[in-house]
Amino acid sequence: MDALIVVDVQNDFCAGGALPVPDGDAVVEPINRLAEQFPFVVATRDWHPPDHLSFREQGGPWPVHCVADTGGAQLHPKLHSSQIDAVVDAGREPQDEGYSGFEHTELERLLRDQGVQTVHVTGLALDYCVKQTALDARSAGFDVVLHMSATRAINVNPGDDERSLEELRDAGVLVGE
Ligand code: VGL
Ligand code: ZN
Repeated sequence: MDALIVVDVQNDFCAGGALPVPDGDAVVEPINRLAEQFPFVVATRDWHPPDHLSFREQGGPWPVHCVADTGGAQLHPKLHSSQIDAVVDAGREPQDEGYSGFEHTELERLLRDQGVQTVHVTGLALDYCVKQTALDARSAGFDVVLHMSATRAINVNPGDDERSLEELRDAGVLVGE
């Protein structure tokens, strides 16, 4: 069966958040519509300790974001939470980068237990957690579909979105609308 993975649609990645993805809020409605069509929906959350290695204070590239249990780490309030069957938290250890929802989490086990063969990936951000989650899903042997209408990129460097898509296609990810 097919599962929908909703990557990191959290307040800190949306308008007014600590690390807003340009036009990030635009993924919410397409995701709510997609979620109606899937029997199993998993949301991942970026879920960091206050001293996470990716924060500038620790020498990392990012402002402090998605600190566990803060408002910024909560799922976007307009996501239809009743359609979400499981929530998986990544990047929970100070030294865990955790871009991928599969890194040191129960995500693969959850999907296998449901008999999932194909995962449909959506969410934020295309050039970081969405990309890494989709690549790890391929490595784990799942068929992977990326939904372009339901993802947005940060584009720290112009063209990161296009380069991400190329990498994903090369790995066998089907890039669809
Ligand atoms: C993400 C940057 C830092 C993401 C997470 O969810 O794509 N990006 N942490
Ligand atoms: Zn993060």
